[in-house]
Amino acid sequence: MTTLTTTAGTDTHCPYCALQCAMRITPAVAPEIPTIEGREFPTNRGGLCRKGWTSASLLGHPGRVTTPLLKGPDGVHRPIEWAQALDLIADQVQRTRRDFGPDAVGVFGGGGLTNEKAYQLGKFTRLALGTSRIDYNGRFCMSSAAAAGNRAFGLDRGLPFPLTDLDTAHTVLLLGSNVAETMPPFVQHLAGVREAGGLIVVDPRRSATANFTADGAGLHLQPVPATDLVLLLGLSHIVIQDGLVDERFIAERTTGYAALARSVSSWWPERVQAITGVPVHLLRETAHRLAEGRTRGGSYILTGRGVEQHVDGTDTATAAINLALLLGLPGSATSGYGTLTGQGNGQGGREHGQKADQLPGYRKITDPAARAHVAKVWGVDASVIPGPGLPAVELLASLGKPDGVRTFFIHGANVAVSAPNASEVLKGLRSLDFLVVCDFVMSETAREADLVLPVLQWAEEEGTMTTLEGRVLRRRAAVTPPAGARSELWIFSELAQRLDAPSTFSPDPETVFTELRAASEGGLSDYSGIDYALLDSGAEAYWPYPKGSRGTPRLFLEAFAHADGRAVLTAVSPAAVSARDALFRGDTLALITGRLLEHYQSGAQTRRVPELAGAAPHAELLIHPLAAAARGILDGAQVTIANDRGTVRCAAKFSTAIRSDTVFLPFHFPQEENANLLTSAATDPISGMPEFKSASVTVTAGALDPAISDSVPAELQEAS
Ligand SMILES: Nc1nc2c(c(=O)[nH]1)N[C@H]1C(S)=C(S)[C@@H](COP(=O)(O)OP(=O)(O)OC[C@H]3O[C@@H](n4cnc5c(=O)[nH]c(N)nc54)[C@H](O)[C@@H]3O)O[C@H]1N2
Ligand SMILES: Nc1nc2c(c(=O)[nH]1)N[C@H]1C(S)=C(S)[C@@H](COP(=O)(O)OP(=O)(O)OC[C@H]3O[C@@H](n4cnc5c(=O)[nH]c(N)nc54)[C@H](O)[C@@H]3O)O[C@H]1N2
Ligand code: SF4
Ligand SMILES: [Mo]
Repeated sequence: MTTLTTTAGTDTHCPYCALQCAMRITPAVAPEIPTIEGREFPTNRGGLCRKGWTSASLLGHPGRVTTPLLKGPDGVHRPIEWAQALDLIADQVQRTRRDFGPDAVGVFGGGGLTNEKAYQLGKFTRLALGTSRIDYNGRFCMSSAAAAGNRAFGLDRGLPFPLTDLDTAHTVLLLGSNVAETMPPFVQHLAGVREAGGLIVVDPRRSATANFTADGAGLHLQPVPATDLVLLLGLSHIVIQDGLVDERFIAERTTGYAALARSVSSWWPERVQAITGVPVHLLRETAHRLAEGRTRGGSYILTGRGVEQHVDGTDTATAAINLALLLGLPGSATSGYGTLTGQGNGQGGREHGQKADQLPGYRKITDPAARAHVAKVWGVDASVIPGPGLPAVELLASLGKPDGVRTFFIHGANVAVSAPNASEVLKGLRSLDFLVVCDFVMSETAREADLVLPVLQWAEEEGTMTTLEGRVLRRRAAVTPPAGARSELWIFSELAQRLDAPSTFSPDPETVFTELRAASEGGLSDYSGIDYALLDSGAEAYWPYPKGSRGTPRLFLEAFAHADGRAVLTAVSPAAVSARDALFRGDTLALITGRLLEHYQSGAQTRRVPELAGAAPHAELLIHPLAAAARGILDGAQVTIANDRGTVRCAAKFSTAIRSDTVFLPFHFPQEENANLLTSAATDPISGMPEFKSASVTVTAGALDPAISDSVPAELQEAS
């Protein structure tokens, strides 16, 4: 057990989601766990969820990796010295580059990394490794919403207004988001709208959030999975037909209305009802309530992963924005549109260069002016910076392939569990020449690594994070890390030296942040006016925050970010079924996936927290009793869920909260309970987002029959 000793308590923020709830950590003498208290902050108002409360138990966890581990020919990981590990990596990178070219080295980042680490990872990849092949898990998370925001507004900041603006709303339309479980303290900001009866939740499941609308206190629209785009086209149709359009706003602040109006004209409510299963009267009530809210406290439209993680996720988010624009919500001080960013630094992590097509400050890597600006800050010639790489799904598909990536670095993602069509991803990881995973626990992905490097956890290092509102805040070191762990900034700095990188790589977070500010200056996400002293003073720092400004809590009040200052309405239509699973064939059911309150993402962290693992030890398939009865399935009994891509086995849990044609699996569990054995790697053509939220499956009673069992790859059996 690691000794956790420091002085007094420290004010910081939660390690997990983008709400970045404020907390205070008070260290304890091991084996006691540091105490966590909620702290007053606008997003959480002192509250924390169960994951936040228990987050300190991972700091001194006995399962923590505390020394570099090299996998031997026998497949067993054994400790080695840091110097040896770093030399080995540098040799391996040089050999790969020499034999196969620079793009045979690849990098996968994460939306949990601090701004400093995400920035430095992008720079390290381009300059020290010299490869274009970098992308990150935010591709699985925010890419569709980001693409839609960029297209419509010319800029992507999840919430373009402070969260507290929701407190006085009259109507909130929440599409495919289950904040009651994914951001519990957020629910405080919905108290007013719930009281006003104006919460409208769109989810094929009566989720904990949809339950808030019970007893007439709002509306729950329960569509067939993957039909949200049609639903939204139908709502826009009603808004136009019933004369609810904000005509002045459309004329003065948008372009594209005529084509949009034509494109929704054929989506009359009865047709939409036939496809989505949502009754016409609920469609009408939703459209009228949104229109009414504008003058009575405000109307907001918010999207989550349920509508975005589809092959037409960008167009679905665009349809939500179109609806908001028709009603004149964006750019108003009392109404708006937003998307709920997920990971701790999901917002900042998508701004400073760990995306395949991006340079710091949300700059495009293909833009000559952007390249010149960043090259100057880095002290290199712009020609040294590689061009765009591959989006995450393509990057993972290239692992070990001829012309693909052969030496791969992973920082802050557990792709063996969380990437779509996970058995193929595992094959890719196993066919690499060399895999380096930086983590503090032996995740399912780290188990596959040739070399595991132990890194610091949130409460052991300094840095900054950017919340779902675009607010930059300080993360503070509160406890002493285990002796063998190192910061990722130090690792980049050491490797850059060994690789003779043509720039400097400071291991000091504040120095890196100062450089990030310069690199972002003049970009869309301009941080140049923010520094650690400002953040430490408690100032509210919303980007863009150019030097000499006071930051931007509310965007678009005067103009949108396109050159002409207008928002763009883009006509969209649903993806052809050939691009995704045909959900209902014969006796198949639609599988949707998502989250439980107790677990975070791939579960690498929360499955190691005893209280959380105890509360939700295994995956359970949520199934309607009617669907179960037709298949001879009993409540609590084992079931087999299968399709062409894979097979999952877990217990069934009866619930009338789910449509009888649909089942739900959480994606927090590994091996034979991994929902991503069933998901498709088909992606959205614009964003590269995979189809996590709908797949066609069969569900049968009982354990695997031997014929199926034989086809389960050995790697999916319980790891040793
Ligand atoms: N407890 C917990 N909290 C988290 C996380 C976590 O792993 N665990 N992760 C964080 C991250 S990174 C993210 S991105 C956010 C995600 O936060 P959310 O978007 O709230 O989370 P999900 O559970 O993935 O999906 C939300 C809802 O979408 C519904 N859904 C599924 N398919 C469809 C569909 O076709 N249409 C519609 N309308 N709805 C559908 C699901 O039933 C689910 O209730 O949560 C963050 N917070
Ligand atoms: N079926 C299905 N699949 C999904 C989703 C879904 O809804 N359904 N949601 C998708 C979404 S929205 C997301 S965001 C992804 C997330 O999925 P993952 O990318 O797998 O996310 P995590 O489980 O958070 O993995 C982060 C890993 O990095 C480690 N880590 C944490 N902080 C740091 C750090 O600072 N440095 C380093 N080096 N390591 C760190 C953690 O211990 C953990 O092992 O999953 C996606 N996959
Ligand atoms: S809601 Fe998110 S930030 Fe807040 S305590 Fe829970 S996991 Fe942490
Ligand atoms: Mo996410």
